[in-house]
Amino acid sequence: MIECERTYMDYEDIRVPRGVHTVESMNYAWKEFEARDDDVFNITYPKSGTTWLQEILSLIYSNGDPIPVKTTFSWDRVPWIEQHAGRSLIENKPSPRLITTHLPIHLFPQSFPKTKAKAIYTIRNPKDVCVSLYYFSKIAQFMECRDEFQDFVSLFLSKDIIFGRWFEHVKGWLTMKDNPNFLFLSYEDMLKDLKSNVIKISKFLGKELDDAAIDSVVEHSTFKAMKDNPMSNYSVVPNEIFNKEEGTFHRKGISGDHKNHFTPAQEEEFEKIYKDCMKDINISFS
Ligand code: PPS
Repeated sequence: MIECERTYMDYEDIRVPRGVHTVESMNYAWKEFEARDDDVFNITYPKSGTTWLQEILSLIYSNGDPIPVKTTFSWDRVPWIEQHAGRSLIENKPSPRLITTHLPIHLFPQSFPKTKAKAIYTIRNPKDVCVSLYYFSKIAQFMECRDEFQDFVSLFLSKDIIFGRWFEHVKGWLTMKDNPNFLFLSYEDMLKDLKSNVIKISKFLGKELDDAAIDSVVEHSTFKAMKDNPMSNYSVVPNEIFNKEEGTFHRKGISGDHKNHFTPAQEEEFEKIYKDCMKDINISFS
């Protein structure tokens, strides 16, 4: 039995872990941040491939040179704009700035649409997101957790889950699907063919890399490479924040793990809610 303290903060209509996020940091992200034309945003619902994109973007912008990903923490290379450390990290970064966010579209930087900045949104099967978040909530001491997965599903489906429900997050961001400054990726597709996704991302960003550089990006952003990279695997974070006795950040890195966790009744309930919430949306998960 883990002792978990509820340390959340409500900002507008969403819930975020307190401490890492403050009213000031959320205000900065939404209202004060000034986007630049060459900013690149890595946008995700939690547990959908955030860290993976942080690594890929870092490697693309170093032309495949692995030194930055081997020497600088992922959260410093591609910081979260909504976190309390975000402002100083981002303001002190030379352009082009690589920036991460879990924000829903209505709390995204208001200055973004006035620029040519680009954004990549990565989507993952929500049932696998739920499984991944369940295990993460055991490790991350700032997260509300549940002992039993069956109980966590109810939390995941409620508005009390961090950054709001998956359905609204994804639906909100998908309204940008025809915007040329947006690229939509799927975690499952990246698992199937990382190289072609790296090429797609590079082209979208106008960063034409040669074959050797592309191969290097792929080599250093595989699950194994990242799990073994202390700059990206959160192994240095103290146990008071990430309790490593409960597991590792890089857990399985697969698709379909929900099949090992959902009961048939839960699966049915989830599918019903999915169909209802996503009825006008045409996406599928392999
Ligand atoms: S967070 O906390 O929101 O930043 O988490 P996030 O990085 O979005 O998601 C963590 C899950 O992504 C998996 N992961 C990867 N999968 C495949 N390849 C690579 N390179 C990779 N890097 C991270 C990680 O293992 C988490 O998924 P689960 O299912 O828990 O293993």
